[in-house]
Order: sequence, then structure tokens, then C-alpha cells
Amino acid sequence: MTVIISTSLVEAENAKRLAELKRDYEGLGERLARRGIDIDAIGTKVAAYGVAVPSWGVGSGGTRFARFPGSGEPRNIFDKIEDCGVIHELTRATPTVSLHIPWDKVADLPALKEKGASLGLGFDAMNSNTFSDAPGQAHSYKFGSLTHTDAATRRQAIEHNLECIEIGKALGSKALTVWIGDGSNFPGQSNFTRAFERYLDSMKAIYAALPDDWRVFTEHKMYEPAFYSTVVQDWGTNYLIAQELGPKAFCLVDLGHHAPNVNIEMIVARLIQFKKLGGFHFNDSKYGDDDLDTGSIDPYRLFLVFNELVDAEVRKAEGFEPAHMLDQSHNVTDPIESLMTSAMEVCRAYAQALLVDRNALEGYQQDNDALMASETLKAAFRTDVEPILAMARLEKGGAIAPVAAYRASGYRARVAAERPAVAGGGGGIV
Ligand SMILES: [Mn+2]
Repeated sequence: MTVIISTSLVEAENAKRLAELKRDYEGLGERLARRGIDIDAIGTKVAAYGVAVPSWGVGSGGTRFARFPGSGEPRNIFDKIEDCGVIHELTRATPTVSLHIPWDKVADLPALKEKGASLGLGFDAMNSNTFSDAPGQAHSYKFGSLTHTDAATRRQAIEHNLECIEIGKALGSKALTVWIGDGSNFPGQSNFTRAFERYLDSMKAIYAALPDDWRVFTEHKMYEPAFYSTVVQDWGTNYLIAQELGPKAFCLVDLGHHAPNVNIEMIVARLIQFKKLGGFHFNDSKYGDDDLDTGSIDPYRLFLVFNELVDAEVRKAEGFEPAHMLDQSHNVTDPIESLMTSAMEVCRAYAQALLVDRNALEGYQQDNDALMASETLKAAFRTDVEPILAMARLEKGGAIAPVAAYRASGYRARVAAERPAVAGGGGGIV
């Protein structure tokens, strides 16, 4: 296994913090024991948890106004995989990478697979891109892709998704995520019913090529780039798609793809109940699809989503196997630091949700004790689980304080010297 950040540096960084961590862990263990919770059992579950890193997240993103590149940005997928390797080495919580095609297209797929394996990384869901035109493609997606009025354009978009499946097969991926930007900017521009019929026909052609052990995740998004109507605009349409396509089709929930104040955790519960929750794109938002760092704006909402996930996990809900991925765009931070912090926030929400006293909660629900039901969730959310997360990282060979260890390593300055700045890049909002 290749090590990017020196093991001795991580050990030296951990040594500075080990005594305090042990005291904090013991103290928390004692407090949790009083609530009837075994801290080691929580730690074991947290240690087994992983979230996929988006390959497109390790470069600086941008807005529709400008992109401000950082130093040492990855130039290609091999550089991106190394950055993802750093994130996993220090957090031990991101064992897989989710690729975006054609941004991450390479001629030598076995070399890419081998590169991932050398860093302990596997490949999560493949993401297709028919929301922008690739250089030299025959038909433009300006007016749509899988739902385009022109059959040849739809065919081209289908073929692209089939290619993503083939690339994924070579890398050991087991899922395809499809998000399209198709929609309209003017009332009357598009026939809602015809467009959705064309979408279903296109997706059926993609679904037919899906290997037996694969799943397809369709991702809804309320608006943008289309500003009047979007073909796959909400979870209701998404559920209809998954139903129409069949048992290998599931809905993907990107936390930023809803109207403000929508009860996302309730959508999650519904999709679990009807066995169609495929996975997540974790991020956070204030106004729209902001793609901010997970848990940076509303950590309580993230916790409430995980509360539903743990509820399903505890009762062993049938067909419950969601894929967990981050999907963020980093404009003002070092993407590696943002992704490490976000992965830890997801672990934190999971750990907090594991602390919910579910028997007590059920009793309060049964008795219509609204205040105590809410307080039961709050008691879990208010618990500082950092010692559990840090101990899990330490025991798996990671860093007690990943961002501090990363800064001490000088990795960014090192790659800045090796990687000349490139124009453009594959940062984006998806
Ligand atoms: Mn997304």
C-alpha cells in the first residue's frame, strides 16, 4: 500500500493529542454508560462507516460568475485519486471515490483501478454527464439530452450512459448515477408529458444494459440549469421513475436539490418505506443548490436525516442499502480540508443518531408527549461525540485531528510545486 502522508508525521501529530483523547473518551464513556449506552459498540459502528468522495470535489469549484483556482489543483484523475487518498489516509472514513465521465475518462482503466487499489480506494457510483457538451460530440445538449425532442441526440445521451457502465465495470463500480439538466426556461417551451415519456424511454434503454449486480440511481433537482421546469424535479417524479424502471432502480437524494425548508428527512423516510432509497449526495445549503460543506449550515437537519437512517438500520428495513456520497463544490477552502471535514460531519451525524434512545422515543410518540420526544432527539444531538470519531480514526491508522495533520504535512505546497496550474478544470455543480 502506498502512503502519501508520512506515517511518522501522523504518529507524531497523534502523540501530541493522545493523552487528552483518552481522557475525553473515558469521560464520554462514563456519561454514555449512565444512559445505558456502550461507547465501544458505538465506536465499532462508526469505524465501519464510509462515505464516498466525489472526484470532482478535490478541485476548486466556482460559481456562474467566476472560478478562483487554488494551488496544486489536480490536473487529471490520477492526481484526483491521490488527493482522495490523502483524505482517506487521515480520516479513514472515505474508502471509495465516485467518478464523473467524461471528466475522469482515461485510456488505461486497469492503471486507474490499480492506482486506486494502491491507495486503498475502491470505486463507488459512476456519474454520467449529459448536462454539458463534450468536445467534438455530434449533437448538443443545449435543449436537453435524454429527453431531447431529437432522437439522435437522445441516442447519443443513452450511449454515453452505456459507456459509463462499461467504464464502471472495468473499475469494479456497481452503480450508475444519472442526473440530467433537462428542462425548460419558458412556459410552453416543453410539453411536460412528452418530455417525461421520452425520459422514461431513454432510461429504459440504459436500465436494460445494467448488469444484474448493478443499481441505477436517478437524482432529482428542483431547478437549475433550467429555471421554469425541470423534467426530474422532485422526489415524487423520482419515485415514479424508480417504479417504472424496475427493481434495480432507486432514488438518489442530494440534500441541496429541494426547495428551502422542505422536510428532507421525511422524504428519506418515505423512500425507505417503499424500498426505493438508493443513496445520498451529502452537502449543505442556505438558499438553493449551494453545494456547501456538509453540516456547515444546518447540522441538525443532517442529524435528522441520519436519525431516519439509523431507525431503518435498527429495525433492519427490507431493501435498505443506501450509497453514501459527498457532493460539494469548494470555492474558498482547500478542497481536501473541506472534504475531510465533511466526511467527519457525516460520521458525527451517524454517531449522534446511534445515541437516540429509540425505546424512549417510541414511548413518547405513543403517549403524544411531543416535548419529550423532541428532547430525546436533542439529547443525542447535543452529545459531543468527537472522542468516538477521533478514537475510530486513531484505531484505523488515521489522524486524531486530520486537518491539523494535513496542514503539518505540507502536502498542498508539495503538490503545488509538482502540478502546474491548469485552466478550466472539472469543478461543477451537480
Ligand atoms: Mn448531486
